[in-house]
Amino acid sequence: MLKVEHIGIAVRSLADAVPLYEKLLNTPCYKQEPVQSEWVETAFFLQGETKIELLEATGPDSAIAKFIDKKGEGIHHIAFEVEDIFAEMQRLSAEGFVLLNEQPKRGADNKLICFVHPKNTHGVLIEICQEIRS
Ligand code: CMX
Repeated sequence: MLKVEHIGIAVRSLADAVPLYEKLLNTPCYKQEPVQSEWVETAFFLQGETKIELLEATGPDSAIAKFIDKKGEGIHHIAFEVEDIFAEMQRLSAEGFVLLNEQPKRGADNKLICFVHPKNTHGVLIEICQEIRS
């Protein structure tokens, strides 16, 4: 794993959370983007080398809606950048981690992504991600 690429924060409303994080971080949101397959709308901030991703649910079946119903707003996942997502998924599987998707999925911000079940990682949802190189 190369570095923490972003921290995902579940929010009820991007309309409320984006201006607040702009004030908090003293930097503008650089991208807002839907991920229709995940039923989320995302908003990104860059702070040094690390990104913050705010996530709002766009449907009741969204993982973000379920998370907020159960736990309230807050840190939803930590994403690590990897060089080769296929190799890293194979390695994690062989180490006994439960991957939440069999193939990498297309995520926000030009990434291939895969999630690791939080039950295996002491309660933290981990994402691995790789930049899509065209
Ligand atoms: N962090 C830590 N624990 C979490 C969690 C999270 N983000 N989301 C759920 N959990 C916990 C639940 O509270 C539950 O704990 P208990 O058994 O102690 O109650 C446990 O994980 C299993 O939950 P579940 O009810 O069986 O399953 P859910 O339907 O809540 O699904 C999860 C949980 C992680 C499998 C599902 O949310 C998932 O597949 N996530 C990956 C995809 C995703 O999160 N997409 C949104 C972001 C997309 C993006 O970044 O673009």
